[in-house]
Order: sequence, then C-alpha cells, then structure tokens
Amino acid sequence: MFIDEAEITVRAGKGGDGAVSFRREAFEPRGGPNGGDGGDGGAVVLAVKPDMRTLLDFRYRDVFKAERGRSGTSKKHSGRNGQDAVVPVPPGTVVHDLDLGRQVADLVAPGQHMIVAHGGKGGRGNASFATPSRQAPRFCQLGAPGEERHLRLELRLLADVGIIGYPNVGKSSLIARVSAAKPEIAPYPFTTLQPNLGVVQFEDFTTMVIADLPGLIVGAHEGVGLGDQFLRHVERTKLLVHMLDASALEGRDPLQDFRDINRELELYDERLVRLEQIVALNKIDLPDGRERVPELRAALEAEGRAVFPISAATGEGVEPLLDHVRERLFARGHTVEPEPVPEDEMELEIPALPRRELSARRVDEETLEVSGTRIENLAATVDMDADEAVAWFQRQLEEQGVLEALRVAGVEEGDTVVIGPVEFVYTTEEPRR
Ligand SMILES: Nc1nc2c(ncn2[C@@H]2O[C@H](COP(=O)(O)OP(=O)(O)OP(=O)(O)O)[C@@H](O)[C@H]2O)c(=O)[nH]1
Ligand SMILES: [Mg+2]
Repeated sequence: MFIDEAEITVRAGKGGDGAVSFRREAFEPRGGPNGGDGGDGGAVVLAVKPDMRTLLDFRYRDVFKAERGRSGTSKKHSGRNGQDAVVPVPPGTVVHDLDLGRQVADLVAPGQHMIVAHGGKGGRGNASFATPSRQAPRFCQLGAPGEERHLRLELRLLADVGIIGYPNVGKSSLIARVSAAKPEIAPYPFTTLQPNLGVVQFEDFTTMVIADLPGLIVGAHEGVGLGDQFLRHVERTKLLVHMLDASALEGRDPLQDFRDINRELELYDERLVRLEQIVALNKIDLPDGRERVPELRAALEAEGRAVFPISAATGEGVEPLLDHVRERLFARGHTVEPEPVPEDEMELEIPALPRRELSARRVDEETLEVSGTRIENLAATVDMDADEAVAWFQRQLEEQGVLEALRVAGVEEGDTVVIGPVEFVYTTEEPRR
C-alpha cells in the first residue's frame, strides 16, 4: 500500500541530572563538592533514506523517542549523552509542524537531515555550584525535559513528468512501455491505486522520471473516486502529459474529459492548471480512435496544445511524444541530476516554538496553574529535595514576577500552585529556618 501522509510525535531525551557528591579522602573528612554534570538528552532527527519510497513505516509506529542523558556521578564525572533517534524518511518528504501550523522542511536529498526535537540539557552537578561563599552546595540541577513536537509528514513524489487522465485511458500502459516500471494494467477503472514512478532513458543517456497517477474523475478535488489525495504529487512535476482515450471506448467525449480534468486541477490548486500540458490521444490502434484524431487534434491545437496521437498498446507515436516531452523539459531547465541541495540546507533544525509569556490562572477552587516557557523550564530543573535549591527557586518566583502574577490571579493562603512538574502550597508565612 502506498502511504503518503503520516502524523508523528517526536520526543527528545531528557537531560541527565547533575550529581550531589563530596570528596571523601582519608585525611579530609569533609571534602569539596565533586558531583558531575548530567549528559544531554538525545535529539530526534529525520534523515532522508534514498531507498525508502513511502511513509508506510509510520503506519505501524508514530511515536519516536530519543534516549535520555545519564546522570552525572561523583569525581566530577559527567553522565553520558543520550543517543539521538534517527528516523528515516523517503526523499520528497515535506515536514509540517502541527503546533506552528506550517511547513518547516522539504527533505529531498540523500543524507539531508533535520533535528526535529532537541534533547534536554543535562543538569549541573553540585561541583559547578561551589563558590567562595558556598563551598559545600548540597544540591544539583536536574536535567531539562526533551522537546516534544507534533509533525505531519507528507510525501511528494519527485517526478519530472506526471501522466494524468481519466481512469482506463491507458496511463499505466504508457509508463510500462517507456520505462522499466511494471504497473498493473487492466480493463477497468481505478486499476492504479498508487502512483508508479518510471525512469525513461534516452539514447544520449539523459533521463527523466515520470509518474503514472491514479485516474481522476469529476469531483476528484472534493474526494470523489480516489479523490485529490494524489494531486499533490502533480505539484512537483515540471510538466504533464494529459492522456485522452481517442477511441472513446467508454462512451465519454474525450474533449469533455479534457475540460473536466482541467477543471478539477484548477479547483484543487490554480497553479496546477498553469503547468504545461502535452496531450496524448491514446488508443489510435482502434479504428474508432484513429478516425477521431483529426477532429480532436484540431480542437485541442486551437487551444494551443501540443497534440500527439499514440497507441500505448502498439507503441505507435510514442517516440515523437517522448521526444517532445524531453525537449520541453530541457527547455524548462531540466537537468538529469536532481537539483543539488545547497550545503547549508543539508543539516536543518526545526524552528523553535514561540516562547509563552508568564501567566497564572485558577483551575479550580484550590489550584492555580502558572505557565510560561522560562519559569516552566526552570521549575523542571530544580532539585526540590534540596532546601538550598528550593530557597533559590523561591527567590526566582519573586524576581520573575510569578508571585505577582499569582496575586493578580487571586491566590489565597493554602492554595496549591502548579508550575510544570513542580507543585507547592502557597503561603505568605516566612519559612522556618
Ligand atoms: N487498444 C488499446 N488499448 C489500450 C491502449 N492503452 C491501454 N489500453 C487498454 O486500456 C485498459 C486500461 O489501461 P491502463 O493502462 O490500465 O489504464 P489507466 O489509465 O492506467 O487506468 P487507471 O489506472 O484505472 O486509471 C487496459 O485494458 C489496456 O490494455 C491502447 O493504446 N490501445
Ligand atoms: Mg493505471
């Protein structure tokens, strides 16, 4: 099955906690602090894997987590960094960030990769909090949480030429004839349920990639038939071969088909109808087909279209069609090699989520919740088991305006305050020393 869309959650590793530890030496009962720093959490990285063709793997797995950093240990040993989680994606993967609500990358080149979730920083060990006035800090910093992001992946085929047309007109037959692709071909509509890619090689060894797309019918842009789910692949192509069944084997009027499909393209996205279209009048091996060629050709040429009568079945007329497609492609700056991705786009990083301002709100009768990027990050790394760290955090609450925000939100003695992973009871009494 061809899966070309997937939603995934990526979760980077939490940083390792710093360590609280003191030197113990035979002649120095109260040695200096020597707790090491925690390691950084691993990142989640999307990486283009050239031999991957669909997003099928994401059907079975949609959450990707990187390893957490290890905690620091004594003797100032830092914890090991967490391993990155590398998630392979096929070339042509467009990445959307669901929280930012926009596209953040278009991954096309082998080896191209993007960090989509940053690992949390490791916490500092008590050794790094020692100062002349605080020689024995009994606290450390906890590792910061890893970033979590929600992404939609969308695959857009990297084809130069797309073959479009009603079901059964012979699109798959054409790609089977001109390339090594072996699509299913059958005398009923909607044989092709997923795009097929084929590489056409010319005598001078230039190549082009063509895509045989599932048939389109009236209403496709609203989801009729196989709907518009494959139209996005058309967006990437440089030109289209619009195939008509000249023999009108199924009783439809080929010219009407032509207009209907162009209307569908337009309704889906106006840019699509502006792509150059070369018309292939197929099935001219059938008497009905050959007979209608002059009339169809005249009508389409009057609209400025290049028209090629062919038979995908016998091969008649296929070469002139391909030559013309090739000529038009190169006229549009086609290169045989996919366009190189600039060096600075090989290693990408997802843009940060906007910072959230500090705010406090009451959630129920005895609870208030404080949110804000800065204070939440801070709260996540405070070692609440250590009095010194708690005292420091309390000063931060005052300095950063959290207490003021709580008062504005109507905090009362005894209320519970929640900040990220931290929960405490609000009181105006001086702490007992
Ligand atoms: N006589 C004749 N039959 C053809 C020709 N090209 C295709 N056919 C037949 O038309 C039928 C449909 O061909 P396909 O290539 O599967 O058509 P398609 O456009 O890919 O169809 P969908 O995948 O359903 O959209 C098959 O029975 C083919 O054998 C042709 O040039 N001449
Ligand atoms: Mg087909």
